[in-house]
Amino acid sequence: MSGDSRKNATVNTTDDGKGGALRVAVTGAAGNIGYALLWRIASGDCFGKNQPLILQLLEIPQGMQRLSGVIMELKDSAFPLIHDIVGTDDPNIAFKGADAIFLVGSRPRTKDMDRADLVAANGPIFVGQGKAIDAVASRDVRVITVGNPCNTNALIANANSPGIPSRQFTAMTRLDQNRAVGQIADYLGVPASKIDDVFIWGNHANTMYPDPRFAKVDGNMVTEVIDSDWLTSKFLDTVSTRGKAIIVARGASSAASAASAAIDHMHDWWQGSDGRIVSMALPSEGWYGVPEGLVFSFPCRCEGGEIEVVEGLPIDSFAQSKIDENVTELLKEREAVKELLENS
Ligand code: NAX
Repeated sequence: MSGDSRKNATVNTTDDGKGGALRVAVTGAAGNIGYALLWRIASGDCFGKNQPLILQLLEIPQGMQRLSGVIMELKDSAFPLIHDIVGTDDPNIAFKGADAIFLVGSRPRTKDMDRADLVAANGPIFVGQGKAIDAVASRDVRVITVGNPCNTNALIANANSPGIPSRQFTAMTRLDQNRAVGQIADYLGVPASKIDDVFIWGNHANTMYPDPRFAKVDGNMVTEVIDSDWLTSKFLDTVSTRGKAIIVARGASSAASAASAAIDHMHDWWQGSDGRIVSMALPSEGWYGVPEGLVFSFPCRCEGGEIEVVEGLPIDSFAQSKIDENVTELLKEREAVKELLENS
């Protein structure tokens, strides 16, 4: 919105700093994912059933009318946990004092766009939003980036928020993990709750590696009960191209499942993953040979609001080749946005 001379519009800024409430910011709040996400947050699925919340919702000026309708519906839902709702097109208002931020707003990829076009179209959004987070959010804020290309957008936001520790910036690969869980559960004819420890390496893109080598069904190794041909071909292809399959079938990109995955990601970060391995993309500290700073999905466990990368897992030659492929792709994306990283 920089360069926009009109005054920022703000809907219902009635917040009076009510004690005990968490401030949760959501960008792209009037979009498809926002519409599914806000109701899950408001009902307590993410931060707990007793945790009061103040929702701080960001849209672009053209989205403000739709946002006012979303806010009306949220109020009409009479959620007991919601203490206030702020709707604005100014990131400095949306992120003010924010404890948790869902960066969803950006342009979804259309048929005519390749990945480079998407990086170019959406990267600049995350410069402005990173700076605003740095200026006004809580120093303890936890940020999940959903808007694509989410790994590189998280990298840009992180680089533009030098006052916030890098570990507090993540990108979402939980949808890919949930898709992998769903495929294995379907194949075995068991509920998804029986499947543990399948996770994603790398980029939220077709190159990602859904790693089934440590996955368990009811405590038994999945690799002992599923044919390895299926795991290295059909499973991998289905998970990595699922987003496109949804668009073909539904005529629109994944929205409810993406919102659900964002809830899972932030829930586990906030409340712990209960010892389970979960997928989160975060700035590498050199884990598994991934260059420092690249926002890369690793196997993680969460406890006490912190993310720990699970280190020391054995990497076979296939896994290594997939990790290398993802590193190459993310380095290329980083190179394409290098001017946007220079503001830190
Ligand atoms: P929509 O187009 O329905 O909604 C996006 C909303 O963001 C719109 O209301 C738009 O006005 C708003 N917006 C655009 N620029 C903004 C800005 N600078 N500040 C605030 N708001 C802004 O898209 P939706 O289906 O909700 O998808 C949102 C993003 O999620 C897209 O980038 C999409 O590619 C990405 N996805 C990421 C996934 C993941 O696993 N990481 C999966 C689902 C989804 O594809």
